[in-house]
Amino acid sequence: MPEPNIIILPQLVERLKNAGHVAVLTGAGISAESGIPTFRDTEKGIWARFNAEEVATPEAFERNPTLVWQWYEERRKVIAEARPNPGHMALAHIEARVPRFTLITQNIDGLHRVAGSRNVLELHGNIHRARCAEEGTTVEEWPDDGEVPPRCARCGAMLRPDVVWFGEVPPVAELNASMVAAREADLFLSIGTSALVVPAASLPYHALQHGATLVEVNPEDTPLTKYASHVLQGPAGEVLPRLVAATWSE
Ligand code: BV8
Repeated sequence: MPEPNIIILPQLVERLKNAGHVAVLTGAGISAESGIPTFRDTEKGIWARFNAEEVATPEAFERNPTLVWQWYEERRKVIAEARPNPGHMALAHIEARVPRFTLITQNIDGLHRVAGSRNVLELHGNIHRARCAEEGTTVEEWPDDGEVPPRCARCGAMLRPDVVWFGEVPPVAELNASMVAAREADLFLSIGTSALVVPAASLPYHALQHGATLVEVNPEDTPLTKYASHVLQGPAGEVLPRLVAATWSE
């Protein structure tokens, strides 16, 4: 990972201080400092043992529901130990100080809400919920009776994680609200995402097309980097608190 190069220009501080609507897209990178492996860091990343594009699919669940459920159980255990890091906290701080704030996350770990963020759009669902594979009803608890995957208490069908798999359409309400936020934001922050998975990755471009200023927070370059007016090259847990301190240095 390249050396951090965190330059917060006065123009960015002004944009943030005077922003009417800040929209943010986060990916696995913002939870990295909470101890949750990203998809891309292959040594310990969750792609290491499985290629998520093979396991996080309806076909994989159809083929081997037990393996898929167990993979999510493994991730739930890691997430249960995780706490929001200063990057998550800084976003809740910004939300409290700007007129309109929309946080669009690809993460399913729920850490933004734990950090106090309120207007959170979970584009890819939430690992703490499960859904009846037949009826589509969602549950926050399920039997731990040895059945893997557990069964729906109402109809007996298998439960599946309430997340969006590859090949599945993200929830329409969250997707529409994300598109509106991207269109209406005057400042769009892309944080901790490789900006590869659509439709989430199309949101920063949508914001640019509608005149937003794009900021990227990532230790590495991504396909988005060349379009960003401000590239804050470093870990979100370090960059975001510095951005907040520079803007609202009370
Ligand atoms: C859809 C939930 C139709 C489950 C996830 C071929 C070409 C183009 C597209 C496709 C194609 N084939 C198929 C597609 C479509 C596909 C897609 O985009 N595939 C990709 C692989 C090309 N998309 C879909 O299938 C989507 N559905 O398209 O439906 C449709 C669309 C619109 C309208 C109608 C119909 C559904 C995709 C959702 C899949 N589910 N997650 C689960 O988690 O198990 S995706 C999952 O992977 C994440 O949610 C996230 O979206 C993605 C991983 O990306 P990141 O979050 O960015 O994480 P990553 O590890 O990649 O990067 C981490 C970044 O953080 C790095 O840049 C790193 O440098 C940085 N970082 C590291 N440390 C830090 C840091 N940054 C800051 N601080 C740090 N400390």
